Amino acid sequence: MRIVTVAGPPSVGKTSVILKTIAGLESAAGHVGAVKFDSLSTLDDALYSRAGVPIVTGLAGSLCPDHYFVSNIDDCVEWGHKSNFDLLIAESAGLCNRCSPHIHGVLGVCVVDALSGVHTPRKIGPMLKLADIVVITKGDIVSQAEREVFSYNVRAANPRAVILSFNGITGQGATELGHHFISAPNVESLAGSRLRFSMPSAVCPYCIGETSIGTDHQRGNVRKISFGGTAT
Ligand SMILES: Nc1nc2c(ncn2[C@@H]2O[C@H](COP(=O)(O)OP(=O)(O)OP(=O)(O)O)[C@@H](O)[C@H]2O)c(=O)[nH]1
Ligand SMILES: [Zn+2]
Ligand SMILES: [Zn+2]
Repeated sequence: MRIVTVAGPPSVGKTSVILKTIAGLESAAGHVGAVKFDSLSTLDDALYSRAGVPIVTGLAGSLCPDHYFVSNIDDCVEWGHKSNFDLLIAESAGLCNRCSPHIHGVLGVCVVDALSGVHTPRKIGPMLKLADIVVITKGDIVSQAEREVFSYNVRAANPRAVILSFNGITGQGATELGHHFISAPNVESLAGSRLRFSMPSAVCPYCIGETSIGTDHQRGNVRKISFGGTAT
């Protein structure tokens, strides 16, 4: 199963980008499932369901969303395998700018919108700096000059990334991103995989620098997603 982590600030267009990209891939995407991580609430499940994509939602609630993500992502991969997905997308919003959900060996995408101001790329930490692909949305509603400066600042923050302009409404950019999605590495399990960046200091093993994924590494303040009856 191929896995892609898609992260970015709230409302930048992550779901639009994902759904347009999947639609553009048609049968080449195979059986696709998604997990949405958010802090307090999300309406994304309705968007994914309407597009025929099985979706599980995880809300961090009172927990740090970054810790919640890393404590659950391997369970999501297991759910994906049980559901026979060919491609699993993990969309996360509400993570702090200090952190990053990207994992070594898993395609990591950061979505930012050109509307957010030209200095935003340098304010977003490893979520952008350590991504393999940075997708820039909403270029349709800023000037050519702003688009260019924004893109320049993304390049300065992450010189290694593929940078893609994407219109989340028309789907322009979907073909190229789709190519990256279906070329993403196949991942059997995340147990033993490592985050690209450590979580902040607090009270669970991840707070004190643990980067290994898997139940063996999870103690203390850990809460798990309920997958209900969504497996297909
Ligand atoms: N003009 C314009 N609007 C866009 C573009 N991409 C997305 N939008 C709009 O931005 C709004 C938010 O899009 P979503 O795809 O829900 O954003 P998101 O990042 O998934 O949001 P959360 O998951 O709630 O954080 C919607 O109204 C989209 O139609 C774009 O490229 N241009
Ligand atoms: Zn979304
Ligand atoms: Zn954080």
